[in-house]
Amino acid sequence: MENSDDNNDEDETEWKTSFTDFTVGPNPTSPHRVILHFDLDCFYAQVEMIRNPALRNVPLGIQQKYIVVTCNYVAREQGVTKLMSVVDAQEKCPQLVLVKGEDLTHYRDMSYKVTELLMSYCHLVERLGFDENYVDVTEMVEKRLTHCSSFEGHVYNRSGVETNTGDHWRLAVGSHIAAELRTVICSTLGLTGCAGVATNKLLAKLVSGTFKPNQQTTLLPQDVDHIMGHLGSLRRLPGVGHQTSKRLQALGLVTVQDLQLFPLADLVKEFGAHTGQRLKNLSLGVDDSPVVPTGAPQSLSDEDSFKKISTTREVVEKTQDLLTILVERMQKDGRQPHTFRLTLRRYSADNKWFSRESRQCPIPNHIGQKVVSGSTDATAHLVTMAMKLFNKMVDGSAAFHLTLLNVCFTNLPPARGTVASGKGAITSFFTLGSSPRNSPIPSQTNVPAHSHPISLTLILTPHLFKSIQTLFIKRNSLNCLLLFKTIGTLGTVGPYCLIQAQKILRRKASLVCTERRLNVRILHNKDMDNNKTHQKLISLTRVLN
Ligand code: DCP
Ligand code: MG
Ligand code: MG
Repeated sequence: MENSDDNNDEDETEWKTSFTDFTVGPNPTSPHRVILHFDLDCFYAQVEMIRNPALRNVPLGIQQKYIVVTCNYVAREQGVTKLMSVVDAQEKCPQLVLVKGEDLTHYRDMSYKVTELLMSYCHLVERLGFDENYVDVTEMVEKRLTHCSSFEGHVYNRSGVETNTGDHWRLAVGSHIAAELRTVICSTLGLTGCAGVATNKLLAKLVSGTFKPNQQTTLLPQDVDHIMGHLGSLRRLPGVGHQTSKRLQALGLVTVQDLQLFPLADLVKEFGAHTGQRLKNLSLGVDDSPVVPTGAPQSLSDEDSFKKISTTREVVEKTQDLLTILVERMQKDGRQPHTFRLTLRRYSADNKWFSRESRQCPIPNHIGQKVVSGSTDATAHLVTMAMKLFNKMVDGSAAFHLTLLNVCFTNLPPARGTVASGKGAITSFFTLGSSPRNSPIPSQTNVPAHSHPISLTLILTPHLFKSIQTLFIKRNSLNCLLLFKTIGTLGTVGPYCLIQAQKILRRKASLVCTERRLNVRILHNKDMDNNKTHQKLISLTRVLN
């Protein structure tokens, strides 16, 4: 649905890497890359089924306004589809159970957990929307000593007996890694999903949904022409949105094949050299873009769409509602925002979706501090700022018709919990971003000052990583205290060990170890008050931070 889609886009497209030390992936033009694409099954519906298992075996739709944004596979068998109107869905399936899905908190939380889990296996993970991740496993593949003789899951356009891996052993190993990661996601978080395995991001995404749900597909290089030739509409190409496809249509291009055959020179004339070439490449299945590890978001926003707002009072009310929630999220994030942006969309019969206008202004330091400290009057100050921006765009004394409002904090400093480079740390965001609101993580509200969550980040040298990696393998059990003792002496802890530890600690701590960093965040836990462990952790954090 428009509302949630916009929400996703807004935050997610701004998830860019802001640090350099993680970006050195394999050469993106190498034909030997192995890229995985993961897409969770009926994502919002799965989250609701985890929250309420009674919904598992009934046809379930997730409703936003008057649209069923997604539905579980039981409902799909009965003819309900994604983005169907509620009326049509109920007509198709009168037993359909509808759950409201306008509050994205649970979906966002679960989404970060998936990315975080993948990151604990491989540092090259890039988020795409709420339920998709790319993982560049080229190096992991090279490190595995065994050349697989068969593929895990399906191989696109090849059926029946085992496909001989031949020259494609890397993709075969990739398919095994994809299967393992899907298993980990399922056993740790209870979520199923599909995966695509290919030599670039575009192809991995295109192939991943070939068999649904809960399956995976590998694309061999010799089948690239087949998959590209069978896509049909240009809109199937990731990166070709509404506007671009309209411009392509004006050139007489409707299908991917049309674009393949269209002269590059004419594309360049219309779109410029860079975009022209990019479009041509996309149509041919060529994509050199690297998997860019996801950093902390550079902005946080919230928005709502509606049929009509046409009075200043309504604008104030809506802005206030949005800001109340956004300020809460910003406070949990812990960073002080320095810029505030207001975006609106006026009603326009001919260009319904894309006519957004924005204005932004700096946030005075004392107001920024109120946001972070959770001061109750932060929202009031921000509403005043928002209305000043609003008046720059709209003449409130004349008639107006708005269909969307978006509030956004940008210009955020690097994520908290980082050391050394001071650039954004991935994991501190994820754990900080986990909202206690309705989340299984113990609530952080009403936490006494002395027992706030603790987080720390350690930069691991390759040598240190290697030595802890060898040591951890020997261990198969450990407890909380031992874990932190070992972190303290930096001797005997590694990624798998950490995952085990996380299981033992359940929801009390979040741990992520990559080859470069170890992030630990200990959430508040009742048992920790007056507990020696807690005191030890605090002193340890002081030493290590
Ligand atoms: N979503 C939304 N509005 C849209 C598209 C998606 O709110 N216009 C939300 C609901 C979905 C989630 O994003 O659960 C992920 O989108 P997908 O397209 O991946 O759909 P699902 O994961 O629900 O189903 P599938 O099993 O087909 O991937
Ligand atoms: Mg999905
Ligand atoms: Mg998806």
